[in-house]
Amino acid sequence: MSTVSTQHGAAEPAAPQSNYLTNGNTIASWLLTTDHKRIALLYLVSITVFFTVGAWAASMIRLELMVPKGTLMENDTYNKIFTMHGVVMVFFFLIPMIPATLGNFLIPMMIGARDLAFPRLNLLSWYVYVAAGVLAVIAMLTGGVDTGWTFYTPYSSIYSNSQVGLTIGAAFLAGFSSIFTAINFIVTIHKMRAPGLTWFRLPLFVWGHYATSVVIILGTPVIAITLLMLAGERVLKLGFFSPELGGDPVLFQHLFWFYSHPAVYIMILPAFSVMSELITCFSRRKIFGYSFIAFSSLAIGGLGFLVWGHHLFVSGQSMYQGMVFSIISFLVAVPSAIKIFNWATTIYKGSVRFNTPMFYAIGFMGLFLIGGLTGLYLSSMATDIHLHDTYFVVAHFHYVMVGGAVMAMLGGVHFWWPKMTGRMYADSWGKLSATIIFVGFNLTFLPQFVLGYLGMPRRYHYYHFAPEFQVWHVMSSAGSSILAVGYAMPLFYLLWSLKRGPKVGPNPWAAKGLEWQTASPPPTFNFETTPVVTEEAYEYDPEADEEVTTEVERIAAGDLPHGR
Ligand code: HEM
Ligand SMILES: [Cu+2]
Repeated sequence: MSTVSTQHGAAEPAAPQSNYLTNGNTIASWLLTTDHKRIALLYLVSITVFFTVGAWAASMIRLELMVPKGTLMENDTYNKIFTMHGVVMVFFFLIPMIPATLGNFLIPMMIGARDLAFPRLNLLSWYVYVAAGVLAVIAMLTGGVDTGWTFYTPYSSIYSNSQVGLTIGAAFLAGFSSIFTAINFIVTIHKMRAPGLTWFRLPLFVWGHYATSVVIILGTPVIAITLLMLAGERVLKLGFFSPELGGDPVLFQHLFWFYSHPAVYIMILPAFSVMSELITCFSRRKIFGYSFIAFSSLAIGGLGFLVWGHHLFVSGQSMYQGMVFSIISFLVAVPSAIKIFNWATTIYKGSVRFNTPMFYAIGFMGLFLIGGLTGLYLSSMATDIHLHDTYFVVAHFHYVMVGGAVMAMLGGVHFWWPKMTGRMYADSWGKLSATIIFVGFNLTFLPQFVLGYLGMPRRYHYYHFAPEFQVWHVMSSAGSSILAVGYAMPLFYLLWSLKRGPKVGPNPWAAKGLEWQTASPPPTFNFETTPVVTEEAYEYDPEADEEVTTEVERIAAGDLPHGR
């Protein structure tokens, strides 16, 4: 891990005859693979498909809201469209987004292992995910669901005539997929680290996925049981939640949010872990406060289980209970701020290189900061009474989950793309797309804070009672088309790079970490020989690195021919 010499093409080891991409070209060799890297790519393709479905629904919502009394669709259709958007984006895109793709690809490589501990379980997890996704799509095509992705009772259990059963079945099944992945990660990280790779030498990416896996294993069974209870009430009239049947609707909200608040950390902790890798590599500096960042992931994972009641401030819970939830919600800000400060310090003391992944990383910091800070307004009971169920909440969680997590995902994809494919995309296109996404995102969601503050409720398909909201809705809809262009761009230049991008060696960014020590794309079992680790993570040498020209910079300067 101690050499920086890999940036010189001459020192590259001869590329191995076969790599994980060329090892078997048949469809069966992909669909029956147990190679974690191939499974990661299967996931990458499938989450992209689901993202496209969810994005289509989002654009329908934005079109409808361009005018105060929209005529694009019936109110009933509108309810089904926003539910479809939420279900697909949360359960089939955001939750698996980083762990199942980047996590799957990188964890074994980062710890010097040949594969995950249970390769077949990994493949099964992908099949379960796809089956669940297909079920959700069938539910949408055979009538749709109108409850919202939160499935609040008693509407979902007694009154709704839509495809609730099929949809919660799909969410239930998807839960098994994430549990399988989490078990695989935990066992692999415990058992399969290379010689010398102690816990405190692990990349922070691995720490973040470890904390995420623990949250998945503790939280997911709760939503599974909640959905089973909902099915029990809907089908067998068991009476858990509906007052008519002797149940309590608020019980559903407690159970739902006991999972779904931690679920937001299932989405954001992996994003944090990607950030730590990007910041340190592009600041050419050891990360500031390694163990604080590692432990703050565990702290966020733990505290995340104690704050669910902040979704119930207006549901009739006692004021004293609300105060406790409010205070604990504020406490989550502490470990989150620790991370932001440590990244900022790393950048401040580093010598920063502005390549595409760093553009995305900086975008993440800006957007996540707004998302996190607005969470504090919602965690204060007095302000939440005004803001609850308005567009302020919609803006808040989109800043966190889309502005934050998706930005980190794209940063990670751009960082590890040359490792996954052996080819480089055009850095200038990458920077352009990151910039367009940042601008489009803010234009879409900043107006929604204003809308919420002015009193626009979420989930309404019209607002003719307040036509003065229109200007903000139009800004938001305009922003969303810019955003759509930004998100579509990587699809094109990344696919282009597969054929025409310049080939790269093992370590085009001159980065640290075991994954950069093997060929790009890596051989089937990752390493020719098991690597031995002799130093801590991120041992960059800022002074020597001033001089280093990375392979990516030489490509950008035209030193290397394209399509070589
Ligand atoms: C760390 C990343 C975070 C994510 C991914 C996230 C995500 C979400 C989501 C998805 C919702 C809306 C759920 C819905 O009703 O559909 C929400 C609402 C809320 N968030 Fe966050 N959040 C994060 C951080 C925070 C923080 C740091 C706080 C407080 C310090 C916070 C406080 C709240 C509150 C109080 C609500 C409920 C608002 C209401 O319905 O009136 N969030 N968040
Ligand atoms: Cu919450």
